[in-house]
Amino acid sequence: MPDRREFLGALAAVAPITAAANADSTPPVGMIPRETNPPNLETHPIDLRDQITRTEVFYVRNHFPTPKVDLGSWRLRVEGSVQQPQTLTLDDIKKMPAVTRRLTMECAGNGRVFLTPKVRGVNWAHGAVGNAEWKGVALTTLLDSVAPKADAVDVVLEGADVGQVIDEPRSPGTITYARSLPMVKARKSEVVLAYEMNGQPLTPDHGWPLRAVVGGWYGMSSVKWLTRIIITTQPFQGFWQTMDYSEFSRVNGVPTMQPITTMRVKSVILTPIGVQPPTTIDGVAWAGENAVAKVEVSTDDGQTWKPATLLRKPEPFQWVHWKIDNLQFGRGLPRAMARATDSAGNTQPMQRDGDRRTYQINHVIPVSGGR
Ligand SMILES: Nc1nc2c(c(=O)[nH]1)N[C@H]1C(S)=C(S)[C@@H](COP(=O)(O)O)O[C@H]1N2
Ligand SMILES: [Mo]
Repeated sequence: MPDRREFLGALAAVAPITAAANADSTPPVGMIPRETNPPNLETHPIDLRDQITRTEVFYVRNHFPTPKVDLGSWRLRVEGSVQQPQTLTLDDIKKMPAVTRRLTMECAGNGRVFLTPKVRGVNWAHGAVGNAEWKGVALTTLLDSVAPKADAVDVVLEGADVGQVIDEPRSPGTITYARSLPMVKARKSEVVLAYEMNGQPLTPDHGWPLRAVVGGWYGMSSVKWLTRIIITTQPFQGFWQTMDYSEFSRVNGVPTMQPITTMRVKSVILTPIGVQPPTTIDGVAWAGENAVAKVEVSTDDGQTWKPATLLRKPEPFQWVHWKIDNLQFGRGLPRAMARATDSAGNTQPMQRDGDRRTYQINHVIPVSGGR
């Protein structure tokens, strides 16, 4: 098994680890700091091998500083087009029927460092993804308790964090972080308002005391530090699903801005490909609301593909690890590629699709050795 230093070496070859911007803030041990203020921390590839990602090394994606929440005065307000608006304490929420779900979460910008030409945004390699066990109340249970009216369309989730976006497109002054789900998704059992992560109360950086976890969707929907839920009668048009975290989809051929939603099928190679290429490589794959159907590996630039073995029964919402033995590389620089196909028949594309802007980076990315 390659050790952590080899992994770091392999990673540095493709993704230079930038020095911390603040000399006085020490990044947590074992994580790769991409930005330090606010913290944006990437999980090391070696930690992506665990079925459940340890909370201490689970990636952190913050747009604004982690808010300081006082549990005594913290409330969750549920309002809008509902018959019974409510203001709830954490104890009220813990009294509701609890659910526990294992859900994989990937940042929509994961893999951005591999885009050419370079683009703006946090320069993640492959580690803005993790799988955790979340305990909380299903959003649908909470919605039942407020009785949405017949005209309800969207469920807006708002966090306690505030700040200004100063890069273009700028925010209109100070804003919160808010994202919406259409009612159909909000009612699905894979949408959890979680107060526990991996059997412990949430940590501050992961959204304590309460966060959403939206199974199958990119991480931007899983709003942390929840303080307000608003049921709207129109599709929500907030900053984080129009100016940011949006993509072009073709409507009658016309590129039309749409909020980013489901995670696309993707696989990552976790074995470093050195000068002496390995004969066995392993990795992980996930497919959002679908299950992974297969993973294939090519060592000849995509001319031929060999099936990898999935190491557990694949299921929707949760990643699956894979392994392939007896690999042969040709002469020259060893290069490996992995591509996954999901249960709906979607296969990772070989080429980047520009309509995805700087998000949803799921095209096949070769891993080369020999450096
Ligand atoms: N309130 C709030 N929620 C948020 C964010 C944020 O900046 N503020 N970032 C989102 C994004 S882009 C991602 S990928 C996930 C990351 O969750 P994590 O930091 O627990 O990994 O949180 C989402 N929820
Ligand atoms: Mo994200």
